[in-house]
Amino acid sequence: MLDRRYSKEIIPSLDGSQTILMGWVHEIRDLGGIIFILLRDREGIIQVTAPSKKTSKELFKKLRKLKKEYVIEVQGTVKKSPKAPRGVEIIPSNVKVLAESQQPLPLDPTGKVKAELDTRLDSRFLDLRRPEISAIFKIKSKMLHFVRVFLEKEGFIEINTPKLVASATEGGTELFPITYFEREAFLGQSPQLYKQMMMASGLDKVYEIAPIFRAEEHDTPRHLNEVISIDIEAAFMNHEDVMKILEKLIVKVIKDVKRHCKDELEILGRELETPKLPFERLEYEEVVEIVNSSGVHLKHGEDLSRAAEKALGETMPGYYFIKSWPTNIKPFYVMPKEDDPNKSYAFDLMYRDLEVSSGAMRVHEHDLLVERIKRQGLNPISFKSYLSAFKYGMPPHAGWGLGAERFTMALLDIKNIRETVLFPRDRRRLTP
Ligand code: AMO
Repeated sequence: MLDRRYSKEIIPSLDGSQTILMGWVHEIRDLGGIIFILLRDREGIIQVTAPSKKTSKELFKKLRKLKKEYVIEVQGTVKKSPKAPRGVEIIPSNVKVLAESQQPLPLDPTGKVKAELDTRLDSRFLDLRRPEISAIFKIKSKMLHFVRVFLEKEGFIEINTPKLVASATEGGTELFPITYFEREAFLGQSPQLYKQMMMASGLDKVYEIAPIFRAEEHDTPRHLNEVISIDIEAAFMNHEDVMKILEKLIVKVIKDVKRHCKDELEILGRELETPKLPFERLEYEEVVEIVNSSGVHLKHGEDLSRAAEKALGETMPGYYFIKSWPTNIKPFYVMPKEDDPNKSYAFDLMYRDLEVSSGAMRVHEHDLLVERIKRQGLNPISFKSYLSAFKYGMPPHAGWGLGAERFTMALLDIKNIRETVLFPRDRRRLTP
């Protein structure tokens, strides 16, 4: 039994050897005396060349019947061929049809016939047959892998927390209610409360990579209703300690992706630059000044509007932090500054005009936390089990959440977040 090879593994030095390939018929050219088939698999495209003189009649007839996107198994001989793409081709000795494909296709997997994003997402499995689309997901997969490797090396322990939850974390309006037997429950907006409770467990440094759900009404190129959040929480650390971990992680992952995803980056035409450490740290007050001096109005104490983000993005290249946010526009768990409680130890990590992460040093003192919950118009009773973790020895702690899709957008300079999710969930889209 011959080994199955990917197209990429077929190199001119294998000239003369027998091999098996499996994949899709990307294109067929029948020139009468010779048939060319472009066979596409996960790793690329290879030319299968069948000259009538060197091909049995039966096989030649079979090849004639192939249609675009049929799934085939090709057995044949590798031939060095300077004229073929990549300098190598396969002379087939046997071809099996493993699956037929209906014609016409709802989407052209070669990408020659352009399609709108909505049409592409409706037939996402066909869209993914295009190398420039699958490259995004190969890189996203590697990115998440390198994030894990980095965090493990830094001593973080992976945790899994419930996504069916009883209360809000990031403010009450962005929740998806669900029916949980005879009660109402919600889809988790963030592992925030659980990762903080882990700080009272002694696990010390934890991380989770999991979906979060936000019932945000926005229909923007930067928001989805379900995304993957990379969350960390670390005890005995302050905001600056976890900011250092975050910037180190970004730089390390960029270096790793650059090294291990060369082909995919080339397909996407993306040249990754490794940012310099440390990232610039802007105080919220400086941001207000920069935005206002660019002609966009931003009132002190307000969150950044889209116009403000854009104005900031034009001034600030690459990655930078915004810190010392006003306390009352950040969630209740964010620690106010001791000397000026209107300011907090919250920070955001930006990439140009895009927020990729936010985090903070947290309130770890029980009574202050109750007060902060009330101040935000929430009821401490709904947070009973969370609050109890703060009564019996809760160390000071800090953490952040990094949006996997926003980070992928920044990595690959992608303008629409939907491009970074296999099956995006937005205001209109629930299938496929
Ligand atoms: P926040 O709500 O800022 O903070 O979310 C953290 C990061 O998750 C990503 N993100 C989103 N991406 C796309 N669409 C959305 N609707 C969306 N919502 C969030 C962003 C964002 O920066 N508990 C805190 C984190 C912490 O303090 O540890 C939190 O969830 O990249």
